Amino acid sequence: MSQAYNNGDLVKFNGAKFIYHDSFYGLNSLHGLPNIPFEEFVEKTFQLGGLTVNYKGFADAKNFVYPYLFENSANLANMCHSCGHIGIAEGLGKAIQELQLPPWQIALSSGIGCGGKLSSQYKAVLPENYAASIPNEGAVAAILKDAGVSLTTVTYLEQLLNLNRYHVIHGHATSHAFGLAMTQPGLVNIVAGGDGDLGAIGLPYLKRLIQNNVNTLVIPMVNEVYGLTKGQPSPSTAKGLKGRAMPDAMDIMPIDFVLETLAIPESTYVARVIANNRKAMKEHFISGIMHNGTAIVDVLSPCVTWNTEHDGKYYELYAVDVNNFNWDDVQTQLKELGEEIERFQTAKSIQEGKVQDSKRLKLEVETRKYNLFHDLLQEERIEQYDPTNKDLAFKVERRLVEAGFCAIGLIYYNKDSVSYQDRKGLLPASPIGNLTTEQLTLSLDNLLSLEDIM
Ligand SMILES: Cc1ncc(C[n+]2csc(CCOP(=O)(O)OP(=O)(O)O)c2C)c(N)n1
Ligand code: SF4
Ligand SMILES: [Mg+2]
Repeated sequence: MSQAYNNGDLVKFNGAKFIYHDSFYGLNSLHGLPNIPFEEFVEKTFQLGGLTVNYKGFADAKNFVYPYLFENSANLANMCHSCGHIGIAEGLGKAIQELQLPPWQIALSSGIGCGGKLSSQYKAVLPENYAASIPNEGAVAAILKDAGVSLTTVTYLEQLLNLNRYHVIHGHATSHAFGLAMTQPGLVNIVAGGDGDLGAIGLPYLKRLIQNNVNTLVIPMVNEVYGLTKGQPSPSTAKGLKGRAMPDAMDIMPIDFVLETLAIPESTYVARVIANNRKAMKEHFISGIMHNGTAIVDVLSPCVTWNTEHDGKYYELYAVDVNNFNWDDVQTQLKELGEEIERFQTAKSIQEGKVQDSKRLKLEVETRKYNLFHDLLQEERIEQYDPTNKDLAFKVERRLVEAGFCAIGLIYYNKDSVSYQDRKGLLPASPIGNLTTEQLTLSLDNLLSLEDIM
């Protein structure tokens, strides 16, 4: 396979930046991984709310290192069956695979909570006979032995082949990601956490990350409860919601990650999806990774155990897809809805007492939605939603939240965003393959010297 890069070249690839060196990426690398087939990649593209997302990947469905990865992440899950968070784990896995990002270029930090378990959801699994096919198997084994590491080569490589995953203390995954951005600025930085984790104890650190526009995809996993600690209200709990373990219904408005993000002058990207929609999640995660700055992709992720009121269907009903909403003809929509309600109310089955509650509710909710937009369009004198207009995005989301709705889709982006890393001129550090064995090994001497300073 011909080499697309020379040693020392700066490679910019699908949101990651690294220095190419064939001791790590090449065919004779220590671990014998396949070389990254840059020359086989083609330009790929899709549209998201008016934004064109460009990246590189295989034309067909094949994968580069990932056949060994993510062995059925849903089975690893340690979460309740049908929890929205499992869908998020799958959606993120699919986005990473589609981008063909080498796993060692990815850093996934998550906090504490059911959502915080996201960093445990990926597992690299090598074929049984893999060690025998590694050109330098003997050398790897010798290094491990010298270092006193009692891992088999396969286990060692499984760890190397997994994502860099960090299960960080409650609320601080964003601070951790900020540190990573400073020390390893070329990594693809991903943070995931529950709405309690990122929206209560972690909110100030999240805001600081956004303010600095640190190149990170942040995924708040919003289920409106503290799932792991058995159903207490979270900062995102909707006004009026009373979960199974709550003594009273919530009587204040929720903290809303979209509003929080839009309120920060330096924010550059915010989107929202529903965990049931796997295709949308994958696309939003890809777009968030490709964005050069902090991208917040809020996911409405039903907790099927503690918040049974707000399930996937509820979110679908009360969410407004701002990119695909029929903004042109709100009047006509309202007229048609009115006619449909009238037809529905005079229908024979209804008169006979067979009330179809879900149909009635849907029509009523749709009418409320269109009434709200009717007023908003007139007040703001706008004709279309524009995801590059931050003030408009804020007004729309605020009005929606006050009325018990919320926006989904690509809500706001700044296409000229400059990340913290670029602003500070930070370049990627040397790849691990360039480091000496001594640099890679935490020796007994090093450990003892740590004792002196602790
Ligand atoms: C410093 C600290 N405070 C409190 C806790 C207890 N705690 C563990 S998880 C959690 C909140 C979980 O809710 P959320 O972040 O919304 O995640 P979910 O489980 O809903 O996905 C709390 C308060 C903790 N682990 N550490
Ligand atoms: S308690 Fe809720 S959030 Fe936690 S795993 Fe179960 S369904 Fe998911
Ligand atoms: Mg939660």
